Amino acid sequence: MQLLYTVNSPYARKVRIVALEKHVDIALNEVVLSDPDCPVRQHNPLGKVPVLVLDDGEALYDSRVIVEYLDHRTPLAQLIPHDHLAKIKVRRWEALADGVCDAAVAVVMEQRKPEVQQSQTQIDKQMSKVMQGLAVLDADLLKKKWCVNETFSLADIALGCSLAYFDLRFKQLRWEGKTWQDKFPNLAKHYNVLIKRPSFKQTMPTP
Ligand SMILES: N[C@@H](CCC(=O)N[C@@H](CS)C(=O)NCC(=O)O)C(=O)O
Repeated sequence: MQLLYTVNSPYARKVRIVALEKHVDIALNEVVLSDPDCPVRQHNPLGKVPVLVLDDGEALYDSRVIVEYLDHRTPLAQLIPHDHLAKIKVRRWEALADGVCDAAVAVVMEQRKPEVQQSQTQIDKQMSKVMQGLAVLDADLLKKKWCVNETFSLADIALGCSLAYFDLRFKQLRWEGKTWQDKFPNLAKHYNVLIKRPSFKQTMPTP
């Protein structure tokens, strides 16, 4: 199995962390999406990472499909609960954490355009999704040890990847002098726990 990924993609990182937590061996193939010979398009018509290419050549995408596939490879360290309601809760956490990333990525893409082509309206719209998403995640976490059912799960992994991406791209942002950690103390506390896990340490994004 081979994972096509980029180092700073939060979705690809979610997959890499799941593989490490589950002790599933995957060969890592770092790609450059702007490279004309990038193999991603050959395997994923959407041209996005992550893509997991199986030994028989079949390709799996997107990250939500890949993590489910990996979680079923071995019963070790189950990350998506079998219980239906618990599974739905975990997947909702993942959907919101990934949605925050989608909006954060959209802000970054807009800011990378030449200044005259940037739309402040678009940046504000996407940033407000990020902030509202983080506020709901912070409130949902409350004083819980883990996101769902007092057990480490895919919900915690997705949340950690989303926070790391936000921290990577928007570390300098302040709201009336407050950092994101001041604004979302439950998330900040949980993030500090998550980043101590070897799977998070090994996959830290690079500035
Ligand atoms: N929903 C997808 C999102 C994947 C995604 O947006 N990946 C970005 C990298 S962070 C990408 O490949 N972008 C290239 C493009 O949109 O052309 C997933 O969970 O895998």
